[in-house]
Amino acid sequence: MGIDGYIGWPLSLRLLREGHEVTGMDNFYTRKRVREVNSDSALPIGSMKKRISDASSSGLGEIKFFRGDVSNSEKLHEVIKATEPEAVVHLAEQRSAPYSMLGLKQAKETMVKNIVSTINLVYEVKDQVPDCHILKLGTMGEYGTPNIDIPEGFFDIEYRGRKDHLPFPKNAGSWYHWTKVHDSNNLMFANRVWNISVTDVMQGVVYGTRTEEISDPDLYTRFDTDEVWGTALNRFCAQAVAGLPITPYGKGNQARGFLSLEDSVSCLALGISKPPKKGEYRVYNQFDEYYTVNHLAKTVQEVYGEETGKIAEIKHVENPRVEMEDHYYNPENQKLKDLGYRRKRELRQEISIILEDLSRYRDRILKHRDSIMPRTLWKA
Ligand code: USQ
Repeated sequence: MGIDGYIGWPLSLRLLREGHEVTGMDNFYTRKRVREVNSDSALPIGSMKKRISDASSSGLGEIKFFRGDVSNSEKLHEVIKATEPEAVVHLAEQRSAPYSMLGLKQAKETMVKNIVSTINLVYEVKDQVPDCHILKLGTMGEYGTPNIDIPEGFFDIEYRGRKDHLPFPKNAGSWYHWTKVHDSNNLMFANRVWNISVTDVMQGVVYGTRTEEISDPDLYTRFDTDEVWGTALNRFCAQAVAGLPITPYGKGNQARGFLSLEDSVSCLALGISKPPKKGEYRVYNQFDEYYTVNHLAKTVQEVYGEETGKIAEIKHVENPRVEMEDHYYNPENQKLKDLGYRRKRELRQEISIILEDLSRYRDRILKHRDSIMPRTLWKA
């Protein structure tokens, strides 16, 4: 679910290559919303029909596709009935924190689409395919930036002399991030009452243009650069390539977990091939390393300088968000490693690949340059 998206598309290619039968569902919501902010994917992507045909010609295999909105329960019912999946990867949510903060309309849309899509899926699995594994994309942003270490979902707590093993408190930083918290609560409850098997993935910010399957521009996934739909490191690379300033928000000391697209797809595919036990609700923290925004801006500047001999400017801009800019950050990420996950791509190597890919599409980035500087404010 969400096969047309930044992660959905390359994950489908990976699953095909691993020999799975892949059915995708999407309503092209992201394409539409990105056009509304006068932007477009910096890497060109074709229609779903063309993408499926290109995947097939490259020898990866055949993808079945249903156009539809997962928050429409009749449509989802039809798709689950037709496919009887062994696993569903739910990537079909509104994924932008700034979009959710634009106003009441966007906040409500994010709440309804995201929470309803997950509850629809839970009911379809319970009623039609009770052994199906739900692999759901949550976010590291569910935890916020607490002044203590962040475990993977649950922690041991002693309070007034009694002990328990409880869900770690969540403290998200946008309406979008809160929808993921609500989804996690709903999935935990669905697991408890109906024994549904769930992997709830707390994923960090993803960066990159390539996975092992994206060998050719025909197989590119989307790559957003605007202030609403683009994310930190990808935006910094696009800014460097376009000759625009790299924009750490505020002091730039805020830290987040990051991972490459290749590593994201590898982790999700691993979650499918090594499902939880029947009736288990498991939570992973899915990121390779945590970095401050400043570290990423400087690293892009260095790699860009080494490769082109040119200097990319770093310009701190007033932080449009309400977030801590100096804070403790120490999340765990052991569970995926225990399942066999090993990081494949190092940061500088990946930045170099992104810069090279984007340099061919500099004009596409510059065409939408007015959408790059931040203007979506958290403050009232
Ligand atoms: N930031 C900058 N400059 C920019 C853009 C962002 O300094 O030009 C900063 C933000 O202030 C924030 C950090 O970078 O502190 C991350 O922002 P982001 O826009 O890269 O990512 P975020 O809004 O947190 O959301 C993205 C995806 C979301 C996913 C989340 C993972 O859009 O779908 O869930 O990353 S996480 O951040 O771990 O929650």
